Amino acid sequence: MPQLRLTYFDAAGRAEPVRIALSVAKVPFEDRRVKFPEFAAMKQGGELPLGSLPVLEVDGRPLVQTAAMLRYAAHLGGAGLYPSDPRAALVVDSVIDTLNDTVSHALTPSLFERDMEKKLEMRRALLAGPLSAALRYVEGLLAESPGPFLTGPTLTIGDILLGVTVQQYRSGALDGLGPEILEPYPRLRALADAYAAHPGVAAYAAARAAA
Ligand SMILES: N[C@@H](CCC(=O)N[C@@H](CS)C(=O)NCC(=O)O)C(=O)O
Repeated sequence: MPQLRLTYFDAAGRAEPVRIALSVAKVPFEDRRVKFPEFAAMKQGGELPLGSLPVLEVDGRPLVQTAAMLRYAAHLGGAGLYPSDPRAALVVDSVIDTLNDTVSHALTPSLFERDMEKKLEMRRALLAGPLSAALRYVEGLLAESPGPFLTGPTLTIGDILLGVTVQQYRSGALDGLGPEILEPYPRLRALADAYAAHPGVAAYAAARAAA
């Protein structure tokens, strides 16, 4: 097994699905959490290939892009987190890319907005446009799955990303994007419940709560 070190801020953010995928897949890794000054020094020192986090060092070689890390975690582990069936893999990848576009990239500007009214306006526009389209798309895919997950009874990296995303809305951590936005999506809510109850995910949550 390669030596893995995942570096990110001490927050869920983009690294959390990767941490959970590695944990569920029972792949040992160092969960390195840095504060902003340390990140700035790493960036300044040219340690970050694209100047951003997360970075996954594989036997010392820094690599970037969370979607690639998720697939890598799935390939390393034996937990079936990435489907071998090409069409099922397409569904999983499609959801991952959709969430990266809408939930991560489109949300980012509002995270840095300090004026609360402007922040809420940005999030209303996000919800009315790309976010609702993305959630409707996922709900439609779930309607075609035997459930409770995207491709059936087996948890995949796409479900982990969805589970983390839903937990973020349910936690109320994002002003203007609370649990009420999930109301029209019963299948997505059921997926998130099944995700939270998954033994590997529950074990990760318990270990974090005890840390
Ligand atoms: N496409 C990259 C995006 C990475 C990214 O934007 N990271 C943010 C944190 S979530 C970052 O490091 N921002 C600080 C900066 O770019 O200076 C991925 O999926 O990993």
